[in-house]
Amino acid sequence: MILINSSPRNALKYFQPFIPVSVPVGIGFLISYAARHNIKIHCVDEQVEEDTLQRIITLTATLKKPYIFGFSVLTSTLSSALILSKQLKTLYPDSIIMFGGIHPTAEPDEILSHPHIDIVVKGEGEEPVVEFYNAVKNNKDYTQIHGISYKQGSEIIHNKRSLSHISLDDDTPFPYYLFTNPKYELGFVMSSRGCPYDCIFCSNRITTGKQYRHRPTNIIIEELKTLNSEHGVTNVGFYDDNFLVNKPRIYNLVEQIKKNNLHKKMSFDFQARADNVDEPILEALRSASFNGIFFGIETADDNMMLTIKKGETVTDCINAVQLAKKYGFRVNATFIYALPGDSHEIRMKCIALTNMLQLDLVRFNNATPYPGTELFNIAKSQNRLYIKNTYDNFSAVSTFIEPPWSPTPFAYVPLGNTEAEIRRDILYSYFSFYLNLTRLKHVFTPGETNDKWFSIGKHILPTLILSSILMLKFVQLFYYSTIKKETRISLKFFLSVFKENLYIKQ
Ligand code: B12
Ligand code: SF4
Repeated sequence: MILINSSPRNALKYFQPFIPVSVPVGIGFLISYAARHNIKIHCVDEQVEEDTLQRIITLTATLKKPYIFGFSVLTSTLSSALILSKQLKTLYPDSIIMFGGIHPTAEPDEILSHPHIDIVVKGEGEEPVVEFYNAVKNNKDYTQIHGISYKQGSEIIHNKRSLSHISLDDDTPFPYYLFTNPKYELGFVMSSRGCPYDCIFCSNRITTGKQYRHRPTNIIIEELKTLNSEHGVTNVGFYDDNFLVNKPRIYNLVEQIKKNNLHKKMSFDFQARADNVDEPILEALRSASFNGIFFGIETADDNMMLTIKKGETVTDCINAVQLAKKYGFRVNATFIYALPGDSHEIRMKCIALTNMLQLDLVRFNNATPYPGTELFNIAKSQNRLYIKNTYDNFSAVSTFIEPPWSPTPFAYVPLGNTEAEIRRDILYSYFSFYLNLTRLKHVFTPGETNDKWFSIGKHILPTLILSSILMLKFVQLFYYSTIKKETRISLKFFLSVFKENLYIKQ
């Protein structure tokens, strides 16, 4: 069996050279679970292969038929997964093409409407993959396996997913040793799964569910030791959706990190909800070299917080950021523009909040109605969902990364807003936040941000190209806001923020 991480090569356009290549985490866990059941699974990752198809052809020569090709698919990687899987089915007509991951879990019918795809695995794939592999290799019936969808003639059959999620209690260390390509960013640990909250825009729970589970602390410590001693990693980002859900395990982790002296060799970042933060936990985390926190603040308006079912208030967020700053954390955050109920006024409140809170890095994304989320259903029911080809326009960061001359149409524009205005508000937010010498220095100093999604490094030519594109965007924004007056950002406001950020605060 070969698991394939299909990925468009240039999805992030001019930003691509600055984005470290991430390990396909889900595939790593699947391989490790299968190995515990004496099944060897290979991984081919399009992000790092020179010639993916050739690599698969070479690998199949070492395998027994029927070949099983399993694709790990996000909405953003669907189109490349469809292309490669079709090529493989043409080359090996008797192979089994299986799709798993978040997008196929949300849209199994859509996936199986492609004639060359045989099976969809919904949700966490560990158990179904092992059962399916054993059934196929032993010529047994696989149609009763929980959580799969398959075809019977022209009919699509959906087997129910198992009621409980896989237990992580007897998990083994993540197989970092498999991801040897030097392009990979290995500084990550995934220590828990599942999120009990209900945010309408979030597709995190589609596969891993609402049931929060964490991996054993001794395994996490082992992973940290391996990363540091065998791979030279000194900064680790915890990829957990909600790192702080279970406080006793965090206190235990902190204790173990200190006991093993890891806090003297490494530093750590994590994502958390604002309402999970309190003084004792922050103090404990800082003492173990947890230096960076990422909060999804999303909006500066309490009515919007209710609409998006975030389950926390703007005041919760303000208090959490201020507490984190008090304990010396570097605080990064995201805001999501264009969620239902959003407006220009609310977006301007977000900018004011970012400056008031003195955040270190901020991202301003546009709401993207990923399949399987409540936002997807809202957008559809309001007749405001726009899917371009194979979800080509489903990108939360398109406004910032697209070239100024070819904007990506939004998948959703909420009532009372125009796409043009949202786009200009996003750009304006970025410029007003980052046109500040301290923040620019922070972003352009390699290693300063410790942010796993962006690293300037030594990319001189791409940096020049990127800077030129951003400059063009700046001129474009200035033109549309002050000369064409297409947005409500006035020249006075525009210049005052520019002046304040660039000169006065220094
Ligand atoms: C860590 C993370 C990242 C990391 C690393 C991603 C990676 N390589 O895995 C970084 C920061 C790089 C990243 C980037 C992006 N991410 Co991200 N990320 C996550 C996060 C928080 C955790 C992923 C994870 O490791 N989960 C744990 C593992 C165990 O779960 P899993 O990956 O789903 O795998 C299980 C099952 O899905 C299944 N499975 C997976 N693959 C397969 C394959 C087969 C054949 C089978 C049978 C089963 C199977 O079995 C696995 C084990 O149980 C998720 C949220 C979440 N909780 O899932 C978002 C998430 C996956 N990301 C998301 C997005 C949108 C992105 C970006 C597009 C953002 C952007 N605009 O830049 C990029 C795209 C990256 C890419 N390669 O295309 C969305 C995806 C939404 C969607 N519908 O596609 C999510 C769900 C967050 C959200 N917004 O809701 N991401
Ligand atoms: S946004 Fe965060 S808190 Fe909300 S459901 Fe998703 S992972 Fe949970």
